[in-house]
Amino acid sequence: MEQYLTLCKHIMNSGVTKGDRTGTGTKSVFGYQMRFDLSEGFPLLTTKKTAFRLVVSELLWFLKGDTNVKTLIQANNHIWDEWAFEKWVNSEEYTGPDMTNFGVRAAKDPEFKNVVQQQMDLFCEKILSEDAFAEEFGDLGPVYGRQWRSWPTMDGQTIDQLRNVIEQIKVNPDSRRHIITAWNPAEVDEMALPPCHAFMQFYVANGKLSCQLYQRSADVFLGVPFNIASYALLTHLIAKECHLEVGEFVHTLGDAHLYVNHMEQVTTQLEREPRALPQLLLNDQKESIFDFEIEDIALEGYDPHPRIKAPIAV
Ligand code: THF
Repeated sequence: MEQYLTLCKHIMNSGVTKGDRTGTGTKSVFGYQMRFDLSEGFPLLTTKKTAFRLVVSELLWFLKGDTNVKTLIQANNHIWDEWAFEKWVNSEEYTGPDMTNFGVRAAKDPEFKNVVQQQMDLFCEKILSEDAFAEEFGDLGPVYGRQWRSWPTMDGQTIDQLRNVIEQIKVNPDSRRHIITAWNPAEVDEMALPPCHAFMQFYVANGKLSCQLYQRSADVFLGVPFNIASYALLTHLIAKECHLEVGEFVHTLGDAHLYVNHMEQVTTQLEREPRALPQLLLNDQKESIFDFEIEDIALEGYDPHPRIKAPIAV
C-alpha cells in the first residue's frame, strides 16, 4: 500500500489549504490516481488497523439496495450515524440540547462531545426500538443503495444498474459501457450526503475483471482506506459471479484532502513500515453476489499496525 502513503505525502507536501463544507479545514489536491493489482493481495491498509467488518457490512448494505442506517446499526456499524442523526436534530421532533454544527463543536470541546455522544446513543436506541422513528429518521434518502439497485426513471420504473452490469459482463465482456453511477442530479438534494464515490466502470481483459472508480471527494485519512477496500471487495464479488479472475482497482480522486485535525495521525502512519497484504476468502458455496452475507467473507493473514483514532468531519 505504498500508493496510499505516497498520496498522503503528496498532499502534505503539495496540498493547498482549503476551507470546506464541514468548517474543519483541509489540505487538498485536485485529480490523483492510484492503481492496485488485486492479484497481489487484498488492499486493506496495514499501516493502521482498519475495521474490515465495517467495510463488509456497509458494502452488503449498498448491494441490498438499503438506504436506512437501522440495518447498519443492527450490524454494530456506526459509520453512517452522523448523517442520519443530523437530519433528526434539525427536525421539529428533536427537543434535546442545541446541536447546531455539532461536528465542529464536538471536535473543539470535549464536554460538548460527551453531550453529542449521549444524544447519538439515544438516537441509535430509538432507531433500534421504534419502527416509525427508524423509518422517518434512519433513512438517508436516495443514496448509494437506491441508485445502484433502483434508479428511478421518468416513467415510474426503476433500473437495477448493478444487476444489468453483471449480466453485461457475462454476455458482452468487451463492452465499454459497464457503468454504475450513484450521482443522480435529480435526487442529489434529497440525499443526506451526495455520493462521494460516484461513478464506476468495469473492464474485462485476459480473463480478468478490473474496476475504476471516480471519487469526487476523498477524506484520505478516514474514508479512503474504507473506499479502497470496499471497491476491491466489490470487484472480487462480481469477478467470482462472472467466473473471472481479479485485475486492477484504479482509484481516481477529485478533491483529495487531509483534514487539518488528522495531520498528526497521518505523520504517525507515515513512520510505519507497510506489511504483507492479507488474502480475501469468499465462501465457495455462494455463487451470486446477491446471496452473500457477512459470514461468507473473511480475511486471512491481516497483521496491521495498531489503530489510529481520528475525529470524523460532519
Ligand atoms: N464523511 C467524511 N467526512 N469522511 C468520509 O470518509 C465519509 N465517508 C462515508 C460518508 N461520509 C463521509 C462514511 N464512511 C469512518 C470510516 C468511514 C466512514 C465514516 C467513518 C470512521 O470513523 N472510521 C474509523 C473507525 C470507526 C469504527 O471503528 O467504528 C477508523 O478509524 O477508520 C466515506 O465514504
